[in-house]
Amino acid sequence: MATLTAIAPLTDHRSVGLSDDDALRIFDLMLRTREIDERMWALNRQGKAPFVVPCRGQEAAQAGAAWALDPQKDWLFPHYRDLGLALWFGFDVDELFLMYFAKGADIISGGRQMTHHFGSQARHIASISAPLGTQIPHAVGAAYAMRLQGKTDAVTITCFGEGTSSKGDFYEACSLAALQKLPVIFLCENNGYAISVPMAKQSPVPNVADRAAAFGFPGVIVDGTDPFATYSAVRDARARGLRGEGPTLIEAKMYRLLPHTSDDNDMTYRTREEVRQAEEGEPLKRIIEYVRSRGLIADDDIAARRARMREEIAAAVAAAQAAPDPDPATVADRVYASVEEGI
Ligand SMILES: Cc1ncc(C[n+]2csc(CCOP(=O)(O)OP(=O)(O)O)c2C)c(N)n1
Ligand SMILES: [Mg+2]
Repeated sequence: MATLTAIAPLTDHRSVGLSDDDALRIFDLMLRTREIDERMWALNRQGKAPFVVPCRGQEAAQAGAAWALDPQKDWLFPHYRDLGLALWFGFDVDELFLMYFAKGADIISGGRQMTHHFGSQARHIASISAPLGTQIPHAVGAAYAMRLQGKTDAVTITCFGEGTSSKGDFYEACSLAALQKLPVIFLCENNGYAISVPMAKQSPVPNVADRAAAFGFPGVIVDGTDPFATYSAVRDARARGLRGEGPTLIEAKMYRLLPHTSDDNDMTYRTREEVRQAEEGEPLKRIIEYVRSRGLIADDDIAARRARMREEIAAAVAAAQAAPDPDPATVADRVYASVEEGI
């Protein structure tokens, strides 16, 4: 499993150039991510949502990275666990629950794509597919296309797990991005496990970031439970990309607090005690402690924010449950090109 710097205090947000308002908004994004994720998990356990890929434990890295990106300009090539980044790039809670329930009005694919495979051209999120790692070379190709189009104010970011970094797609993508000095950020969300396989059983080196040296670009390790540390690393990587200096690999170390998916039983390969220990330093607990102890927010305000989010989520769940399923007559739409459209 990943080495965690669990209980250590968070990086001072002002030391990385963030205002108090920024810090609170990052906290808000983390809280929103957690609330949606928890609701989804609960709906699955009630038999109401078929398949859930939780992101509990990964909210800090996602919110910190989000804050360094410009969703109007940059493009995201996500991992299926990137709920926080999907929110930052513009998914709203109603759209997310239409996706989770595979309803006809789901903006990603009208209920055809597997859940959590975020994608929306309007929101600068490229669609992903179930084979792991295919998004990594896509992000490099898109950065190359941006260069050919003369765009110099945007980067692509691609996220993936540490397990996925063992795939050939990762190496090919790193090689081309380095050679062409493309503005790509490779963000590895190292949550310790690839389903049941811990990092130590599938990587000969202890850190994914170590692999960047083979391609001649920086590999940076950050505490992925610290949003401000992750923000700082992603901001620097973005600036480097925009300066034409090429890609950066960031490995954010964290811990996957829930099973791999709602279909996984994690107690077959790890212990409750291991999970309990990781929970002590989990990101939401840390940020709540931080914003309270810095006097950025009062306890009442935290409770009020949470209550408002829960109301919003409950309304989105009710609306999505009541929304129509995809019309069977449209089953082939967005799957096959029609003869009239041509192939
Ligand atoms: C090419 C390919 N091989 C195997 C799988 C099955 N699979 C789905 S998720 C997963 C684990 C991925 O682990 P990691 O990259 O660490 O991401 P995490 O799920 O931990 O976020 C595997 C092996 C797949 N989807 N695609
Ligand atoms: Mg993993």
